[in-house]
Amino acid sequence: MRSVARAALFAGAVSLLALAGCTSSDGSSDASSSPSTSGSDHSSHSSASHEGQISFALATQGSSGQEGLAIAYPSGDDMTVMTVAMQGGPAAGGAAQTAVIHKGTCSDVGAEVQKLMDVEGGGSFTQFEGTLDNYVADKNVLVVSEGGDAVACGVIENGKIHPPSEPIPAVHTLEIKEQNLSGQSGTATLTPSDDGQSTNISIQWNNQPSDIEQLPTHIHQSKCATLDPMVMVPLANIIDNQSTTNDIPVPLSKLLEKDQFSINVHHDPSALPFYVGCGTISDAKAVQ
Ligand SMILES: [Cu+2]
Repeated sequence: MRSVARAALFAGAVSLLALAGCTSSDGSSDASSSPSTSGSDHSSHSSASHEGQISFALATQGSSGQEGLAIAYPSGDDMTVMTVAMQGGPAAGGAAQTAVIHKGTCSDVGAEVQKLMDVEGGGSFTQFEGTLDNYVADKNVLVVSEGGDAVACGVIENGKIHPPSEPIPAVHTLEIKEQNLSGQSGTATLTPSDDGQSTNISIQWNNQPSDIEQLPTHIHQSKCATLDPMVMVPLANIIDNQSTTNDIPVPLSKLLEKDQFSINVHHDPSALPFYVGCGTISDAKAVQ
């Protein structure tokens, strides 16, 4: 199973297993092999601010027609998490793509610095040793390849992803619909920053069970019906029917791309595979 393969690279980073191994909506439990003790660790990753996070675009290489988005953030002592979301690549179950950090530039790729987990079905989630600042300072590049050929590449920096020439979207609201007869649902408000480069997300939840203190909440790739189990961005856990996450380093214009991203809400941290709600972000409506 995917999370087992990924686990090999985590090498002791048990806490992220649960985060990475959210299950798919078809009920297969990718996270079933995760230790149930990971709950408290999981919640600690859902901080209310995404300070220190960066995102950068992966531009098409050659004639691949593929592009991507990478998000990276510091995680614990001298560790970094990097997630990759590709568009236009092989579907889940298709060819795997490698994701590797290199020295050099995208036009002149140098020595390998750090291997990431393979991109499967468009997604990759890796925690590795090393301080994010170093990768940024060295202007390393992240190269996604298929069959040995680069299909997308980007410089590891806090990239400006929202094109300056394009209008910044209005505030949007998104219905997060009940799943699995949870009786729970809510509304997310997505607010772009003034420069359009980052997004604040607040969630008003309904019917959080009184015996469950925190509901893990994430941005995943794809629409709810075909949700990728990899967490793209952890959001603040829902506590007392509320969650607020500021400065998510992804432009709202990017999050609103058709069927690319969803917000999902899980049962308590020890039962991550069980989804209680989900909303496909491109279904959000502009607030007039
Ligand atoms: Cu999730």
